[in-house]
Amino acid sequence: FDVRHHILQNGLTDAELFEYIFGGGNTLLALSFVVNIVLAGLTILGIVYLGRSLTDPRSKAIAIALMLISVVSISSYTGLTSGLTLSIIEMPADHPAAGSTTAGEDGVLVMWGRYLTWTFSTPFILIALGMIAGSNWTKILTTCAFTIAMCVTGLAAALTTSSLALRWWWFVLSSTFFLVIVYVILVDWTREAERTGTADLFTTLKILTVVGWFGYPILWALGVEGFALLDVAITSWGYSILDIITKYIVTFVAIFYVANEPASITGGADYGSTLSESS
Ligand code: RET
Repeated sequence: FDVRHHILQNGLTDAELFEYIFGGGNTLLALSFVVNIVLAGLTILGIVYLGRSLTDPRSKAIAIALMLISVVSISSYTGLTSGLTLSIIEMPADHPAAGSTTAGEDGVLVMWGRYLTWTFSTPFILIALGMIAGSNWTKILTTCAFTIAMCVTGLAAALTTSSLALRWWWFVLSSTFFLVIVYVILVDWTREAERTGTADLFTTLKILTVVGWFGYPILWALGVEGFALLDVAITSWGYSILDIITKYIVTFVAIFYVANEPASITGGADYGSTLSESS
């Protein structure tokens, strides 16, 4: 499987894509990337500041997981901004965006770097959420494995050009993996958060996460990869706004709470042992 053949099939270099995005006329798209570089940077600084005097091991681990979400994000958006993780890809003949041209090339602009980097950012969101709920590593790592599977199959959905049916089959696979994660959050972690005394924080994070995460497959279906009802700049802003909710807002809600180190969080000094006991 030659990934490079798929993503570089149009032959435009990163420099040519950068020129297309930032050379004028695509300001809206350019801003959807740059805004997130700024916000990810500010979030990292915010965590450093708010977490500076944490002492409890669980609180520190949660702060690190939260920071890594934005570390991945700032790198991800740098990849998109530079043109490195963008490509112009020709859709299958029966796809609604078939026959489009972008920057003088046949195809549509695919922001495949997004799907790639979600593979690395979403596990840290789930590690932070799972630790806040007081869950065990089996469940935390299960959600991490399924989110990686979800993102990689989402990447495959975006890059498959052989058949429209197979694009949507990848989408179905990815959505199935997504539902496993939703189940663990809504059922297991909700129960565990009640037992470990973090239900108030967890409920807020759960709503932001579950509602926010459902936005991604909906946007994929409406955007240029799916039914092509939304243009690329609008789709990109959609993902950027969802990222603001699911990453930076979730991070600040969690870190403000953790930084106050209420008893329910500082109970984590023995986190290692309670982890293996809880079911
Ligand atoms: C795709 C398309 C295929 C079906 C599904 C998807 C779900 C994506 C999700 C992404 C979440 C990303 C986050 C990123 C923050 O860094 C791949 C769009 C189900 C849920 C939270």
